[in-house]
Amino acid sequence: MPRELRPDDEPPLDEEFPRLEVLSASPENAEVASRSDLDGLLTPEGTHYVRNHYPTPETDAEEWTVSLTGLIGGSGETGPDADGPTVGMDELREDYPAESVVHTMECSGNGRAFFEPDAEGHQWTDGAVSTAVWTGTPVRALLEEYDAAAEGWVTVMGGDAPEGEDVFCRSLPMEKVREDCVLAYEMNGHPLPPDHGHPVRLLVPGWFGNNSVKWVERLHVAESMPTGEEWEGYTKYQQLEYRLRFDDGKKPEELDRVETPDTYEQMAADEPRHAYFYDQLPKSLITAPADGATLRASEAVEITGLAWAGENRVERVELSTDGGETWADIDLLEPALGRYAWRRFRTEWTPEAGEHRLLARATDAKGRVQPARIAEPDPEQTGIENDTYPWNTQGYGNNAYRPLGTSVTVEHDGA
Ligand SMILES: Nc1nc2c(c(=O)[nH]1)N[C@H]1C(S)=C(S)[C@@H](COP(=O)(O)O)O[C@H]1N2
Ligand SMILES: [Mo]
Repeated sequence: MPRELRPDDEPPLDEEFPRLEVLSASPENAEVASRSDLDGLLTPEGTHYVRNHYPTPETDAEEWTVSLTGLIGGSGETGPDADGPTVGMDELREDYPAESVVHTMECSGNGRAFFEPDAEGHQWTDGAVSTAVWTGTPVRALLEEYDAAAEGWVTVMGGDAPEGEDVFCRSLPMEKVREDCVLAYEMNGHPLPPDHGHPVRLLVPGWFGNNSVKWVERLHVAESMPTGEEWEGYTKYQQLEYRLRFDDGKKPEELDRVETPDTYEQMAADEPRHAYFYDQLPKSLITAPADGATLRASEAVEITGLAWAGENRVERVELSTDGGETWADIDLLEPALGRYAWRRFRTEWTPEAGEHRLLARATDAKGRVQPARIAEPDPEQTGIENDTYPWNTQGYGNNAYRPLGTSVTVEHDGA
């Protein structure tokens, strides 16, 4: 794939991040190249996947401010030009408590490469998922201090869009924002790196990465999500992107009502409304042995992996060593890193000679199981049905387990 060059004074992305597979150099998009790099539970900053719509902006923490607009301190100004108080980085760091959360963040485009026919966008395979400790100011504390409305929506805007481009902007229900969202200024105990949102990003624990707005410039509080002409330039990433869309002739702006942030429930609704990608779906990855590995018959090897399910706890992982004919429960380690981090699974396996296809399948606390494969394009199928994941035009949310399997060759003893 041809790679665009970064500015002369910056190293090429693949030199800066040798652990990542670069999908595009500018804007910076890169996924974790090897699953074995994820196995340590926490992903170092230089190994965490990067997903940008615009080139990483140059920022200065000393000058940076976050403004609070909309239903703040009794103000009723609600349009895009609404003004409000601004908060600097010193205030954020020093005047509020700090909270840390370990979050497994997956891009909703992860697994797009497996859609057939192809879905539009970067062809992420399995490496747009990572886990880090994020530390910052609970958004709740800031909203309380500035007397924000208790209910409604918080729309969070990024500062990366070049002049004339749509603002990267996401709308989140107040309940979630007040429960556990953080304005993070540290990643794994270090100041945020430029590509991950320096100096401050939103972190939405358990939800797809697209909700965790980087380079946060403004929080806007309102009764509903900003939509319509008044908000032109702010609605693209909420209403057109990051939704489960089909060629069904419906206009997304006619469907801008959301009853629940539970992505799975939205997909399963009787009246499908182009689900918004909020809470993550159950998914798992085998991290060892590596795909294509050669093993020896009768020698025990460890099979290890990771499973996550957004806000829901992973309750069960099953493993198949024969391409899905038979399954067995596999030991799941305790969630050492809290409710939003993936859990490890592992078992010993003594294989027989031959070709083996290893598959893992996770089930969450709500009984939701990973489907086997992606369905054929069918606008009638808007949810996970018949063990298949719905094909969708932008290729979001794929949590099917079959494409993620690992193939190994086991050689005879003494071969
Ligand atoms: N301002 C802004 N925030 C953003 C994005 C972006 O392009 N601009 N990309 C989003 C998407 S789609 C994902 S998956 C995550 C990726 O976060 P990371 O690059 O730190 O892994 O950031 C989100 N926040
Ligand atoms: Mo994403």
